[in-house]
Amino acid sequence: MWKEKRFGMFIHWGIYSVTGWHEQYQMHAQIPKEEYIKLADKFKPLCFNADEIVLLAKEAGMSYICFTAKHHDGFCMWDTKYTDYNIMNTPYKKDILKELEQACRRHNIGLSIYYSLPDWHHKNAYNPNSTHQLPVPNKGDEPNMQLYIEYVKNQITELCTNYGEICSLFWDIPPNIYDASVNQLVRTLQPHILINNRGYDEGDFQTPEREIPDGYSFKTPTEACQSVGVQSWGYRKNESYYSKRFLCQSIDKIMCMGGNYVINVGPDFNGDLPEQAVKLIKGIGKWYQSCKKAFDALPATEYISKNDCLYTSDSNNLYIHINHFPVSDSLALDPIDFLPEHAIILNNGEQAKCYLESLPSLCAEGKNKPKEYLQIRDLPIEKFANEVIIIKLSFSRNILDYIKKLV
Ligand code: FHN
Repeated sequence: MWKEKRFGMFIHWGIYSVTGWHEQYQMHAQIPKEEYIKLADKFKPLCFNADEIVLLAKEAGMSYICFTAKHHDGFCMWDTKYTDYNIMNTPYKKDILKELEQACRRHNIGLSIYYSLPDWHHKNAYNPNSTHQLPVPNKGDEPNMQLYIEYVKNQITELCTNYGEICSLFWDIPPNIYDASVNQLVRTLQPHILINNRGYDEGDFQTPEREIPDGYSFKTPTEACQSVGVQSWGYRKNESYYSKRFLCQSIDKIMCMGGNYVINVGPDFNGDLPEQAVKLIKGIGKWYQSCKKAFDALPATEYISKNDCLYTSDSNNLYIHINHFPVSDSLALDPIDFLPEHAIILNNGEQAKCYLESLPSLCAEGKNKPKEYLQIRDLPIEKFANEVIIIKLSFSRNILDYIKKLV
């Protein structure tokens, strides 16, 4: 899965969407459990169209969808037999995870599952050694990690048995309890699954969230996650949305480091995606689809960190990612001192204008005759101000080997 599925859609959805405040409304607003569960009686998202959401992801170049089967509130968005606190006991009465899974299969999109270990409903789940817990256990709770892990194992068995092939499992909030038997169970049920590092053992991949780690390339498998919303992962009525440029820069940086990226949207209580979320996914998707070959190439910034750009490379191709806000419409690419065979601006497929020129900025005073190096000019920096410009240079030789010999 890892390299074929670089880019995915995260979907945070649950009864918290009825409030339109945040997916952690119950805890932040300190809503008593007996009050909060009444949201389930109002949950009837008749506008939910699984095919529409899956096709939005597919058209954006995404190859999998990660769905919150259960978030911290403990409400289950699938037909589970281990608690009545689930989607079948709402006015909607249908298994949303099954609807989403079937749409994923119809459109050849992978299905990943998110499962929260904090559970503000289950009486044994309170875990003082972890985070994202209620301030105090609910009245009548009996915190007991072994009993709760049994519940988790039973539910994860349902999720790994009844919904076809699951490409990855996103445990959320490390419990700070080591128990290798949980992921062993998952792997016996789903032999090809990849599991993140937020569960009961180290898992298969790390999960930087909203932040961009330092460095030029990830040394271990990595899936970064971010939401289109600044404040919330679940639906928020008055959400502030990130700019397209910010999200393109974030995706570009992570992928230039060799990481995967999953970007989150939150359907509202009707099952619709907010207009601004759809607009962002479509805009980012158009950019990603035109530039994605640059992300299949390998990280190269550690070999050629010029112009504050990021670089990826495969054999004779060098991809230049103008990830920062461009300071000018040209790029000096010393030490390259010959022209590429082809130069394409991936954002629009047009030719990039390349020249061999001597640059005063590269001449030590009177010490050496000006040497000509590769220069790219007249880049359309205004036209693509709200995305990352990526240029593909194709040479007659392995450009990275050439550069490595020079530095
Ligand atoms: O608390 C959750 C949050 O609501 C959201 O689900 C993110 C997504 O990775 N995980 C936790 C915060 O790290």
